[in-house]
Amino acid sequence: MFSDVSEKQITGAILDEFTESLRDCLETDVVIVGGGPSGLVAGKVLAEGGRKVLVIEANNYLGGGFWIGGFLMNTITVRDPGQRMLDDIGVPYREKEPGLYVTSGPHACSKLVAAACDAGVRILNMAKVDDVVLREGNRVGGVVVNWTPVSALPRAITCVDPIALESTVVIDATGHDAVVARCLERRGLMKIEGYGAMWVSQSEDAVVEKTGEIHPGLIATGMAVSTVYGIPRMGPTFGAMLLSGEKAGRIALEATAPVKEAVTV
Ligand code: 48F
Repeated sequence: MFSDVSEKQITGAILDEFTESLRDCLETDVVIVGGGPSGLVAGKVLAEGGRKVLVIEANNYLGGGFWIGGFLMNTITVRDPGQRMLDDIGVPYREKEPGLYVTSGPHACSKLVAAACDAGVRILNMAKVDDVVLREGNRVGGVVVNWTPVSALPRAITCVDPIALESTVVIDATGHDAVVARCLERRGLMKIEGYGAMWVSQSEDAVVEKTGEIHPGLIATGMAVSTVYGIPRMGPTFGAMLLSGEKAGRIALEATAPVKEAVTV
């Protein structure tokens, strides 16, 4: 027999838990917008480093494009040295060509989602970031967010105001759309090049190299980096997404390091 729990108790449990966890995220060290491979790796690095980090994901599921390799085929490819991150999350892979590794999208993606959650990343899914909070000197100080289904509503119904969450740093991990960077572009605060044509051998190194702060308080990772800087796209190979996420996480770790207290002798 299942335990004797009523409908109102179940509803109350959901309401209490959800409200408490959202309240706990009103102010975080880092908000990561987008739960694809780059955002999840960044989140894992930050949570392992002891930061309070929230991933906001528009879909109900995390993982972005990492479930599927390309052309709806669920084999993921990773070029050397990206396989290091597969080792890190414990995913088996095979060397298909010298320096080119293959793994299962569902296996790699579910392991990465679990690794981020195990590390302590907080998750707000079915929520879409549609603007940023700006502070003195136009420094990004948080995000403006609404339920994903709200953004699909016809405007005729009514205006549903969003809410805002504050953070020391925001990471744009929204992939090709570079949604957060576009919020700044709309205000004339940034120029966005749009990602270039496909050229794998150029793209992956460039994405990792350019991963970093693109505006005070805003770091870009993954395909958002390509979009911001006009770097060639790399198509269905994921090593740069994983290593870019790792680099973004480390940069954000440094940016949110607690100020060391002066030692008095
Ligand atoms: O697209 P996505 O997987 O981005 P990524 O981490 O990796 C790119 C690769 O998957 C692949 C590639 C290279 O191998 O070309 O495409 O750069 O994940 C982006 C995530 O952001 C979410 C979106 O649903 C997806 O899960 N997202 C996009 N816009 C928003 C958002 C938004 N406004 N608010 C919240 N989440």
